[in-house]
Amino acid sequence: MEEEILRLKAEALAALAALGEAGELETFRVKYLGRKGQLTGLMRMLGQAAAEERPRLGKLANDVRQELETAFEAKSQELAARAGGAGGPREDLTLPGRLVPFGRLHPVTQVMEEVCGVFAGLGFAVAEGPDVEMDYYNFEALNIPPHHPARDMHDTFYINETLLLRTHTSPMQVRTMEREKPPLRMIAPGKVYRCDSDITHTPMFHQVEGFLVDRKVSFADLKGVLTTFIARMFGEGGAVRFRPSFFPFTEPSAEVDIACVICGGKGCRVCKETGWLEILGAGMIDPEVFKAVGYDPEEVSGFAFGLGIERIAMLKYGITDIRLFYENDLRFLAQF
Ligand code: 2NM
Repeated sequence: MEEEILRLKAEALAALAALGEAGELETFRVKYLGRKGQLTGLMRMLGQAAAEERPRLGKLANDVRQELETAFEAKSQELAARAGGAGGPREDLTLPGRLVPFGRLHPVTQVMEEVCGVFAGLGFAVAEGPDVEMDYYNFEALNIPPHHPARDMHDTFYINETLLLRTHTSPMQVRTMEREKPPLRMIAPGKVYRCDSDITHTPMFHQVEGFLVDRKVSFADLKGVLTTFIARMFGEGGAVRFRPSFFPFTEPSAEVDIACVICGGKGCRVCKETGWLEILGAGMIDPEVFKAVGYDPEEVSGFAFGLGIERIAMLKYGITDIRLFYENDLRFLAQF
């Protein structure tokens, strides 16, 4: 009898030590400690033992039960702690932390902020307006009447007869001139829309257009402000040239080139071997625009300009496909 009790104790302790997870505990308890378990079974048989042996065997069996229950409790705690329960070992505070990936500004946003920052430094106010614009502000007031061939250049997304997605941000200059009197210096940054898509065009892109209106503003003022902008944006001392051009809302008009930022003017793939990069359109505001907003073209004059942000970002970083800006591939975006 004594032998059997001691053998059961050894077996139970070995089985307990071998338990790997909390789910196995109950099976162990039922098998060895339960009401119909092996230890209880042995204790019931104590009645058959010799009377003088009974007290000693009874005490032995009770001690074994005590020992097994204590060991069972300890094992339960150990397994619960390993499963993440309270009272177990804490996290290892000496381990290095997990890095949280940092976000960053989109390259278009970065260039937009740079351009606006330079003009703000030159005293220009910043105004934003609606992407859904009236035909009147987008075209008519800017000297582009219905059926004017210049409308074809813009590939407009129309919403209905009177509403469209703005094709440039100049409607904001018109809205500002309607509301306020000169002197005015303002830029309008924002999204614009044209139905066009290839490696240099997306149906949505970003522009900054600006203007300055006062008495006796001349083309020399236009050149002064824009060459200063170019020097601050692309660095001092680079070559700049003004080429005659045409816009319906300015007369005279010019396109502004800088020496290629990639090859320095020698000719390369980015400047298509010309040595020059076109970065701005500009001109003296047409008297017809002033008439539309109720200004007297004999009293006031002004210049205006516009530039495409994606185009500048492409030239700055040597990017050859504009669509990369809008594919949200972090391998591309994380480089800026
Ligand atoms: C350009 C080029 C030339 C322009 C004109 C005006 C306004 F409303 F004042 F007449 N805003 N922007 C302008 C002039 C824009 O972008 C290439």
